[in-house]
Amino acid sequence: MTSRNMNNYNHKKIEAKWQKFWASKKTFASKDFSKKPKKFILVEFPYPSGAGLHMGHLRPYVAADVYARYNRLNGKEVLFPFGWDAFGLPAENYAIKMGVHPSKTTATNIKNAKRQLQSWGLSFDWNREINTTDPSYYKWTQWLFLQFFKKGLAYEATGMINWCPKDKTGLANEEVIDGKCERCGTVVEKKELRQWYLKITEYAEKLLEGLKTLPQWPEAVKLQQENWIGKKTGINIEYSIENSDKKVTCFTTRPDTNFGATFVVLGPEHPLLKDKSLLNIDENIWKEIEKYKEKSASEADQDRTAENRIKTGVFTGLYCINTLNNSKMPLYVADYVLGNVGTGAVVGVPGHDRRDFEFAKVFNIPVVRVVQKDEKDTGEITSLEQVQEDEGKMVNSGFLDGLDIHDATIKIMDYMESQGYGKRVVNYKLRDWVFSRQRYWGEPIPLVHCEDCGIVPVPEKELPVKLPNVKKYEPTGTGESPLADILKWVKTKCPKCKKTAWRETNTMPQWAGSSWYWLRYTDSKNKKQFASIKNQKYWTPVDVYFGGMEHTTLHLLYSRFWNLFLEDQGLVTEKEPYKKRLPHGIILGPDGEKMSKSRGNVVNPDTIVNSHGADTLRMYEMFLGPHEATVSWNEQGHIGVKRFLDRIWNWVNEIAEAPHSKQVTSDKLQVTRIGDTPKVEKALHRLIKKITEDLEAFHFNTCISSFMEFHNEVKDEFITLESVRTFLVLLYPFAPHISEEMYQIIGESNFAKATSDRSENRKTKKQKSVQFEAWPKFNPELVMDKTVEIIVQINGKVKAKLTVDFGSTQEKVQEEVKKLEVVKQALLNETVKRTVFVPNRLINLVI
Ligand code: ANZ
Ligand code: ZN
Repeated sequence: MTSRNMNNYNHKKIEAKWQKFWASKKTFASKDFSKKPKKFILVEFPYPSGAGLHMGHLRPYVAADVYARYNRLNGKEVLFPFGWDAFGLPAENYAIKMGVHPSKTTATNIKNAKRQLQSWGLSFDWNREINTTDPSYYKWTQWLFLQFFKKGLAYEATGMINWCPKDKTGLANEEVIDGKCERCGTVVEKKELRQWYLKITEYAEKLLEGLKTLPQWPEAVKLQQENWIGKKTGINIEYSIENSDKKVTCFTTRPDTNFGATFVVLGPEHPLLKDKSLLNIDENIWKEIEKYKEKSASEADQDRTAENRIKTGVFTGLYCINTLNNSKMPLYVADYVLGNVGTGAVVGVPGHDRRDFEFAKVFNIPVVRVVQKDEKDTGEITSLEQVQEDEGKMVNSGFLDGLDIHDATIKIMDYMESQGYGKRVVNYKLRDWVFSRQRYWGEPIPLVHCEDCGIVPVPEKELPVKLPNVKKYEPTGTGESPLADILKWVKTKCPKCKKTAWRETNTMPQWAGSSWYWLRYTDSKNKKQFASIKNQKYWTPVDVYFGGMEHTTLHLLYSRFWNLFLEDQGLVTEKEPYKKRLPHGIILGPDGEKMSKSRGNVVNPDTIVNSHGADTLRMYEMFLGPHEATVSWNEQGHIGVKRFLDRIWNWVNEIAEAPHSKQVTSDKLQVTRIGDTPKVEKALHRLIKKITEDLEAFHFNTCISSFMEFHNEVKDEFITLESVRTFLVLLYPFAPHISEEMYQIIGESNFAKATSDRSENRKTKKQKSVQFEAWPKFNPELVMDKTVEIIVQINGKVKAKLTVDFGSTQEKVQEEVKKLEVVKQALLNETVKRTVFVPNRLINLVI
């Protein structure tokens, strides 16, 4: 044991030292317009909650950090920024709970979270830090909103919207998950409110088209967005109502089945049911319908439309006429038809739609089959399983008989359009984005209501419209924002006519600030623009975006929409903001359940940083499993990683104390070992290859096991300091603190013959940090497989294949070949005249 070896690995001291070093030297500052190729690596910025950051944050942040450090070593100008998404419900609810103003709690929470991030050794460029609640930031959020307003894409309307009774605010459709509030899990109600909307539906097609240009996005993410946008091509069919001048228009994707239509359903929200007089409905029936309307208003869409739910409805007493065959179809009101889908009315085809079948069974409506699945299909239908929803041939359908359903669909659409009662349409599930909240802690919507001039935008030079600092900010629950009570703030002058006018009192949703934040990072200090075109051109698009699956149809969709709109205005330079999206799997607690405070299975990253160090935490976190997989935290798992780092520490210290490169191993034999043993050389080059390829493919977890294997293989071998250095460069992205320290220990300054790249970096940065090394390259010959298969030919004809050691000589191969039975046979009465040998590939005996 050498003296240095006695020094135990003191993670606390080492980590604090290097964190201070990086911060003071601004090691990770990114330079605009550098000559190096850029790499924009983004992680979703968090809202600074009172509980601090947890393992769920750590996972993507560490992976992104590893990738950022790796890219810097590869000569990239890396932008790896961070910020705070601090407006919105979570921050506000926390403030209310604590009884402290949200601006105060936000500031405290940010401080704490920042301390955590730095203790994890994350290499963010803090020069570009942003905070969505900072007026110098939300000035631009407001400015961007006004661009939507000026183009008519932000509009005010009164409508039935989702309302969370607990959070006392309206919600966007995207914020309603399985009928519940995305934030608090309360069942969402419907409420009629005046709201601001952003016309995301105008971008439905572009949002879909854009997905096709993103080969580096996971299919699952693209599919989720696609389904959310929900494009449907079909036809609106108009049916007349007997004894009425009114008509019912139904949207269907399956007009091919229309000969099988046996009823028509209006959703309870249908405009024809607004007033009794519209349809001439019997007095008693109308009363029943009114009751039914009320009941369905309180139910969640996804319950109403669920299969297997007992179908309910009211018969209106009226009949529609199916123009195709002049049949009478009873007209019902039923809640499984939604007001905001298609036309809010459905033509019922119980033979080929499961919900229609369920409804028909309850109301004793005839079921007619018009599609035959195959020869065996008898057309009998008594149970739900027999409802034929796809593929087959038309039967009982007049001029469609015998056609495949897809051909029939085209034929009947042509026919209906030519007859004037059908019109092809494209429908989207996507709805306009409810963009206002009745809460305090958000960006004020920069508009003024004037009696004479209407809605007037606040002039650009008066932005930001600052959020007034008030004592009372609890939600009112009345549908008005708490801002409405602050007369001093609400009362203002109309920017146009200067008369008294009133500020808009709704605030923006928590998704506003994040809808453009990556752009701000490219030019975070700009006072004249949200981001200059020049800076955007250098940095955008984001090359890799690390984030969660839960944002796929929220932030990820919203920000693509903003970006597409801004691109149309010439304000941004890319159509799509994120070239690659990399979602991560969740971490389960040691008990295999999702980590949550209520379950008490939360592992606090800070505890492990304290007890075992950030490098251990980072390495273990990477080791847990593939980035995209759900992984379980093992209570003791990190201890093994710590032991590994201890071993590395001792190993490197021993080598530094008595460098193998100078060591004379045996006086007697006069052997001086000055290079790596062949085993070390091979293992090291294999490691370089493995880590490089794994990082390029974002396979972080397999890197960790490769480090362990490598050390096992070489720990008793001669290894030069140069090779140790290479190893440290490879390890550095994962365990940066200990790598920096060991880099010093092996004498970083000893490497006089550093590559020009390295010395260049050192000169300009005057820093002795691994970060300014160059990523090592592997020698392909050294990483080749140990054995190869050689083709054995006689007179040019393939006779056999032979496995030999890589690099075997001709003599050696010849010797082996002669042992082969086929060769023995062929050589019985022959002599070899000539031998052709291609190393590692072929041997040909000419006889
Ligand atoms: C007739 C029909 C026959 C339908 C058939 C389906 C099968 P998919 O098919 O999921 O893409 N629909 C239309 N508007 C609706 C509303 N407001 N509420 C509930 N359901 C509605 O969606 C299209 C189908 O959804 C439409 O095609 C319609 O039922 C139903 F054999 O019309 B179909
Ligand atoms: Zn005015």
